[in-house]
Amino acid sequence: MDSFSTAALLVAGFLFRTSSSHSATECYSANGEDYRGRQNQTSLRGGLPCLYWNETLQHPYNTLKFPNGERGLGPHNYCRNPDGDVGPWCYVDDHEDGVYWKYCDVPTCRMPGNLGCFMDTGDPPTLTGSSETSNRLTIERCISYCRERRYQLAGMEAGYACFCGNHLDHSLHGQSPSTECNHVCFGDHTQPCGGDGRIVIFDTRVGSCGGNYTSPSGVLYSPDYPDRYGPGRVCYWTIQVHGATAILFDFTIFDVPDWADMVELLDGYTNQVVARFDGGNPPGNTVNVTTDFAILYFYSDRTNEARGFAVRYQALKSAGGSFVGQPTEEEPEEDSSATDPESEPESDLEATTEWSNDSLSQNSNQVLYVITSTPSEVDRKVPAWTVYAMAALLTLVVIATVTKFLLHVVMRSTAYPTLEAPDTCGQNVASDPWVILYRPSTISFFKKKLKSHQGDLSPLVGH
Ligand SMILES: [Ca+2]
Repeated sequence: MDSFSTAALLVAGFLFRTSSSHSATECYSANGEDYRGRQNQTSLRGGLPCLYWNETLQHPYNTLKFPNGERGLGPHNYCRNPDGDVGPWCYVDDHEDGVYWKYCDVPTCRMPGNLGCFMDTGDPPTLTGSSETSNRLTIERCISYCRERRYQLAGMEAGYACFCGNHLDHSLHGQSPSTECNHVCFGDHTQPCGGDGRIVIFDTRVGSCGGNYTSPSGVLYSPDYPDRYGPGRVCYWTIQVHGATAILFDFTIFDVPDWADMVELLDGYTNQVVARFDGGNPPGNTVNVTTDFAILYFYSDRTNEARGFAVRYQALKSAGGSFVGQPTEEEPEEDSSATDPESEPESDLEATTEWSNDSLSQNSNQVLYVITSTPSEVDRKVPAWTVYAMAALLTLVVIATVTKFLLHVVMRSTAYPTLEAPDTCGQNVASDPWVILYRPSTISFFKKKLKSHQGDLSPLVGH
């Protein structure tokens, strides 16, 4: 009786906590399409105010087209990602330069395992391990490339470059606003893959098939996440938190529509199935495994792959209702600060997530607690001399391009990176000079315009 009521109290307490701690400002997707927070300007400091979605009828995304709250739109002006772009954005007042929408830098919206956007001058490189380039690069492809080489970190840059490493020197490579890592991945234009001189860095455990977790809380993703999980996957993860009385699981993303694919939670000691989910039986509430050792199992058959799942776990420790590793997410939401440009963004950043697991915890914490430098105001006024300088630069670039191309043809140079990727990453297509010289930001810029007509027609981006 006592133990039963204690357990009931614990679960009730956890549900209460999770319902408040699993805040709408957190993101578990790579591009923040699940962001439902209240930031209503493009940056917390010096950002542009967002327009209300019910007042943007001249644009493709508005409440007339999505009247029932679809994709998070409504009679508000919060940043959203309704079109599967690489991050939350919003419409802004038209500018002379034709800009009518902008990405939002939302510090709280970063999926666990995404350590942030960092500068990369290349001298020295931010991540110094193996690297490859590919015009089919995706986040998962790069992570998998680095994971197979036993690196802890994987970084994507400029949409087509992948770098691996184990250490991140913050004194050399400062963190940048997320909006500076807004280039599309060439292999999946809904994913962000860094920027010009900007590298987005991930923990290589994201999307792995299995792993061992011992920290009091964390997030596990389906294999190959954020890509679709592959066919014929059989994966086990162990979650063992010594001293815990229960481990509670909360599915924040569950896209497993196939009834033949399934996710199971098992008692780690008895191998008893505590809960089983599939396409016909998606998870509803928090799942409680009343032991300190749980196993997560995933199986997919040969057909009908999908996006997969993200599951948050939290270990429960004492009968007093206190939690192991108290989450910090329930800091004040950013709505108050979002409307106040002068407020400090640090608290929001600290509230991002506690992605702290074993060997990477120190590194991750360092990354998470760096204060994001706020973007300065840009492209407001362009002096006349800049036009001449740009023209000269353009000419030089054209000359350099032609020269490089001719050299390439004549010498059949081996200077371009070669791919030695294993079969999962084996598309040897990056040696064409135009891939290197093409600026993916151009794709990103025109993407939303094209969307309003007939979709993304960029020949460079995979469909
Ligand atoms: Ca399947």
